[in-house]
Amino acid sequence: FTFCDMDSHAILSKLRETLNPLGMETYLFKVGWYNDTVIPSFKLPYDNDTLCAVILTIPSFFENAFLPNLSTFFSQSDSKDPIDKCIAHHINSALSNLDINGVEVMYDYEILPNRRPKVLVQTAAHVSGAAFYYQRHHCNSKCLNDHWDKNRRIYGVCIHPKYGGWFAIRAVLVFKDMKDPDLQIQPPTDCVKSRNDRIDLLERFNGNWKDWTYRDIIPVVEKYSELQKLYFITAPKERKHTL
Ligand code: B12
Repeated sequence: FTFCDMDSHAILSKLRETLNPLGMETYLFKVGWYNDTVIPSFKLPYDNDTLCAVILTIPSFFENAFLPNLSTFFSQSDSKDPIDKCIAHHINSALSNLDINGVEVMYDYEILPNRRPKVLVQTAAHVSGAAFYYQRHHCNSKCLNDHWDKNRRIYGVCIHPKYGGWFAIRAVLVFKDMKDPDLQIQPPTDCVKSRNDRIDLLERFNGNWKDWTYRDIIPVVEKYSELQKLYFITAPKERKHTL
């Protein structure tokens, strides 16, 4: 038993206090909400009431967290991606402010030896209420069945109510010693309501993701700056020359 005088509300406020100004958003969920949706091989090995958080980066992350410290994140001493280093740095420092032990941090790019992703961050974003995860089955209705050929693989995409597709889902934190039976589920905002718009969204995300128009499926309050777009469309090796 680990003594901890923080409740989930205090954890959320502390994380938001540190991360929001950097362009990083935090939402809470419980292991059970995630595990209830995924197949057994993706389930997280913790009790249902275990507290988790999902961390997003929104458009201002690039200007607020990344650009001011470029020299740190572009150091030659390792081959890690500078954006990934920046995110890990800020998550770790936010956690060190919390003074809680036993936090597992899982990043979106982490792959297990069986080649499966460690955590499905889109499902986490949906169950935490951060961003609705539109999947193929959301395009069915009572009388209109599956829109696509049954052999075609259609990947799903999360849409944020304020930033549309202009964000990324970067990490899931598991607070192994924190249980909160009282945490209430917050449904995500369903911002792409019609069947046609959902089909359009998934067509764009699957067929034309390189044109990035899927990100504008709804009106947004802020998008990536021209510099940020240029940075991300450039091949990783060349990116430092864009800055
Ligand atoms: C592997 C991967 C790819 C692969 C395969 C894609 C795939 N979805 O399988 C490839 C290389 C093709 C790819 C491409 C892209 N990707 Co990608 N990719 C991933 C990664 C690492 C894992 C996805 C995965 O393997 N899922 C496994 C499958 C089985 O999961 P699933 O289909 O969601 O199924 C689960 C759910 O359906 C759930 N479930 C069942 N019922 C229900 C019901 C509800 C209500 C809910 C919520 C869940 C749920 O259970 C299932 C599992 O049992 C994720 C990051 C991550 N760690 O999650 C990024 C991620 C999905 N990719 C992303 C992006 C942006 C892209 C690209 C645009 C390229 C880019 N990075 O810019 C392209 C676009 C896709 C395309 N047209 O090719 C983003 C999507 C962001 C968003 N807004 O949703 C992610 C989340 C990365 C991130 N950091 O933000 N990607």
